[in-house]
Amino acid sequence: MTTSLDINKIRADFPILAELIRNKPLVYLDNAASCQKPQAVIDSIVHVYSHDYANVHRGVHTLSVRSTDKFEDARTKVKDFINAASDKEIIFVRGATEAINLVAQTYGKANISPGDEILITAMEHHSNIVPWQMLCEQTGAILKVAPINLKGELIYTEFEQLISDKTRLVSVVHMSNALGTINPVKEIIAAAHAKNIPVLLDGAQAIPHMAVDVQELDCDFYVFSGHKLYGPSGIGVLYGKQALLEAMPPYQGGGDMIRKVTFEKTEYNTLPYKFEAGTPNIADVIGLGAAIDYLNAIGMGNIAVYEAGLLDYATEKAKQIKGLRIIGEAEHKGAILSFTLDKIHPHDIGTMLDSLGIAVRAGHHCAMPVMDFFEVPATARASFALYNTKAEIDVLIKGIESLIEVFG
Ligand code: C6P
Repeated sequence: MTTSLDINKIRADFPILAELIRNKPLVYLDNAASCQKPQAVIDSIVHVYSHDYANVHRGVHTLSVRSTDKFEDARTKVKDFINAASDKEIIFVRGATEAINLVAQTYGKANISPGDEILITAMEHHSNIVPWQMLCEQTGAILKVAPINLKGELIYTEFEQLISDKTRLVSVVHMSNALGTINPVKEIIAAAHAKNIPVLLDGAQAIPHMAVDVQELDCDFYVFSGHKLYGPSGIGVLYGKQALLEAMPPYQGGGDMIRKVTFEKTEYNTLPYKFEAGTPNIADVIGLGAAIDYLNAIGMGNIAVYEAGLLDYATEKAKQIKGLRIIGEAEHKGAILSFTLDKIHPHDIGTMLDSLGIAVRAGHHCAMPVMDFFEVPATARASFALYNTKAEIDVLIKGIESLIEVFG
């Protein structure tokens, strides 16, 4: 597949891609962990601190007004990017992890009782396992896990059977970080909604790779992190349907989330501020807005097509390497290639590739149950972004072949 992406121009937008690593041109294939930032994002952060910075929602002075306007503009950009119905549905948090913890500790505590069930899948990141385990410990609820097959796909029929009269929440990854699997989220949501069960989608990996429309999906919550979307780290988004967010108790108490405080009683602020206690991450919210502008100019549809071409190319080449096992071969898959090599530990793969200037992640990818399922201690993972090229994949493949020669 081809697209109209001007890849040389795009690469020039990312200053770090010009770095030499161990005297070799950087081949950055660790985008699922965190991707690199275009100059426009870097500039927006420098600009806000240089010209517009003050605390938000608090001052009448010019800088506070400027800073507040830019901060709230970024909220609208996020709202439009995922097609939420209102700015009130966009809550700024630290990242996907905090967003899931927020839902567990507010929606979860208010709605989940002993014996109730929370349904997840066997391919979740720890961020979509541990907060629910903590909630189960606190409430006496039970965590149910829908199984996956050897291709790394959800076994949908078993998932459906696990939706019971006791299920109070379904929380599922949109695209798996360890396998690349893209889940049939529309079907999952329809099946859960047929029993009036809300659905949270962990969009940490999906959001940089495809257009996401939360109204079309009809998910109840959608979470993601800015740093995987070409934006800054330390900022992320919880989307929630307004009616659900209105009914939820606040997460943390403090400044900005209140309307009136006396020692007897506190009245909470309206959405979205009810969930945003304390001074927020002002500059990084604005940086996230700049990342969204950048991506909109390229088009998420174009990015999806381009990256599908990269994944097909990499998969084809990887399959020709003897002793290479791809972990995660789902029919519907995003731009992630997890693999192991016979007789070479993934950590050695990571270290050896680094000596060639190639950055991949080696480890359990915060998805230990996935590693257990495939009976591997870890995998090496090459994850692609809009600025990667087939020439870089060739470098990766040559690198893998050369380390097989040395170690194999
Ligand atoms: N996965 C990876 O290398 P935070 O850390 O809050 O920004 O994102 C957590 C998270 C949640 N869900 C999924 C599917 C994820 O992939 C991640 C982060 C990184 O795969 C770091 S472990």
